[in-house]
Amino acid sequence: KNRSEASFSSLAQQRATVSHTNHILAGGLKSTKISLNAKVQQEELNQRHTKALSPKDSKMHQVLRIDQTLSPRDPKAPGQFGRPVAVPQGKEKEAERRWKEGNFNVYLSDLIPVDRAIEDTRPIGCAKQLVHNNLPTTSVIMCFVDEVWSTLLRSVHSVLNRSPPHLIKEILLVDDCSSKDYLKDNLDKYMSQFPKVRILRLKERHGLIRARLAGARIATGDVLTFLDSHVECNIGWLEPLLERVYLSRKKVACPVIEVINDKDMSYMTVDNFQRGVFVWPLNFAWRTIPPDVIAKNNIKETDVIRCPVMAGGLFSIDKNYFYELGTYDPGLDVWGGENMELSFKVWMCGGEIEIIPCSRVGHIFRGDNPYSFPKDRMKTVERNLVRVAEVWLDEYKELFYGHEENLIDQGLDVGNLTQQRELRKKLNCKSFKWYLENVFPDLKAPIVRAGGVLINMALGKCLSIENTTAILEDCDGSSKLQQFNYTWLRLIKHGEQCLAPVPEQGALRLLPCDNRNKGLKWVHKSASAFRSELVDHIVSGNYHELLCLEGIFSQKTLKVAACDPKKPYQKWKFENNFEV
Ligand code: LR7
Ligand code: MN
Repeated sequence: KNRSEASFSSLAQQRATVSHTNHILAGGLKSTKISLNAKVQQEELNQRHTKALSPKDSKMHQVLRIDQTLSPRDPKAPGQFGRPVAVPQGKEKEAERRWKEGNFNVYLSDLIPVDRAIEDTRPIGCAKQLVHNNLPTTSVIMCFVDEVWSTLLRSVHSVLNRSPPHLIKEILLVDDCSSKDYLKDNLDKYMSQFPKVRILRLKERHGLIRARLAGARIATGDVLTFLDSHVECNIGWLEPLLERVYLSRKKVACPVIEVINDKDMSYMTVDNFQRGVFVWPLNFAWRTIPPDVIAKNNIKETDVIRCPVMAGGLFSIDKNYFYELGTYDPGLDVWGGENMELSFKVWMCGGEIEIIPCSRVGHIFRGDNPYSFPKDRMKTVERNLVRVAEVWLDEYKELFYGHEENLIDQGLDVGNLTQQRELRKKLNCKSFKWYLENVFPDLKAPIVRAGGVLINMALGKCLSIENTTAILEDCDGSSKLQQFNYTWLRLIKHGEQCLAPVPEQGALRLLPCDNRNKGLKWVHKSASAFRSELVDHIVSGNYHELLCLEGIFSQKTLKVAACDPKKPYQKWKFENNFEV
């Protein structure tokens, strides 16, 4: 793809101004259609109108192209232009040995220039977009713990080389108590050639959340731009982010996160139209906007994408707004969950989260964290998520807990939540229900993950109700008696009644639903296929043998029996699977 920029006549420039304004209006409206209701759309439109009509708007320029891609310092160097690199013959052992220093190909990272060129992966049209002349300045904050030397340097160089200097107030490197010697004197010495780079050393390990907060406290720019310490900012990455924050200080702008391949260090682009979402129990995921939605709303590659959740590591936020929101919950430890917290907080308390397709930053995705956790990794993330759920999810927190037994009931100490709950009240934030309905309405399965008729795969018969007992019948999708929902709380619901095993008799019955009654919970092995439905049933306080729902051949009935993956009569499938 040739993405070289066309030269611009002043007439063309004028036209571009108009079309850009239109683009802002149209783009904003279009993307709101996907995720917001009419009222919010209207607010958005009004806001854009006021901005677009303000006199400031006549003072715009084309996104500055500040980089040396066309004439890199060393065009023949390995990895130049983001190309893949192979480990030289005879060096395989060394490369393998060094992998664990960063859980990616550290050997190759050291081989390629710290200021290599990468391909301009922006969609066509981005280079011609206009941004305001008087954009706010930013402090770039990069926290790191034991980051690989060449990777950290490449991250810093990419910011310095591809950002308009007048917009970078400073680059704050926050050393979260690294143990590596090269990150001490050597780093100070290296960075001393760049007056804008400041290094903040934390005396003890803060974890990335509190390390970011330590950086934010000393930042002097108008906007905070957080980045991971193993990134490469692409051409024109910064101005489109700051432009969004300038248009509305409550916009939190994220770049498209592209991929620096962990094995060959190539810079790879990603699919367009990706949104950040969560799936229960609060896991981050990317989801592509469905093609029919794109077509119907005529969404363009360059249009801003509103996201229910941000990935977490890379975003720009107005500094004062960040503080108004009460920053992150400082009670979050080390790693994880803070992206959920900030996303819910931003949306529920009046802000927006957007991905800006014209801003692109590569990130090394690694299989595992290359640093140690002060406490167990799983437990740390779990505890952080419980804090988020307890403060922000309202009645929906049951859905989060539905996957595990209630962690707080189990005595997990998540610390004090009073301040966070008071903050939410003080900010007058909306409910999680509002968030689901308005920001993430396409989460089809906030409560129900599968439903319709429940078919026994071997018998081709469906679960039905006769009086109050469960039976098997010929499938009939229109029969109310055959309608069941499988919820995230693991209940198989028929109206307000729930399917329950009677283990002593190997039979089944319907009982009033109760989220807390473990005897009503059904687990299935494979989340998507609805294969064997295992009953994780507790008898007199002890975990009993696993019991499975089983159809009985030649009889109009069913039972619970010891699970056996080989038994076809134990395989069930719901008509509809709503999981995103
Ligand atoms: O204790 C720590 N102290 C730190 O300073 C742990 C980490 N860190 C630093 C670390 O050196 C790195 O620069 O914090 C940064 C993020 O840590 P990573 O790179 O180990 O995180 P990640 O990329 O695996 O995870 C994503 O989710 C995290 C959840 O807490 C953070 O929000 C990361 O910033 C985030 N990364 C991204 O969003 C990039 C895209 C990944 C995706 C999807
Ligand atoms: Mn990372």
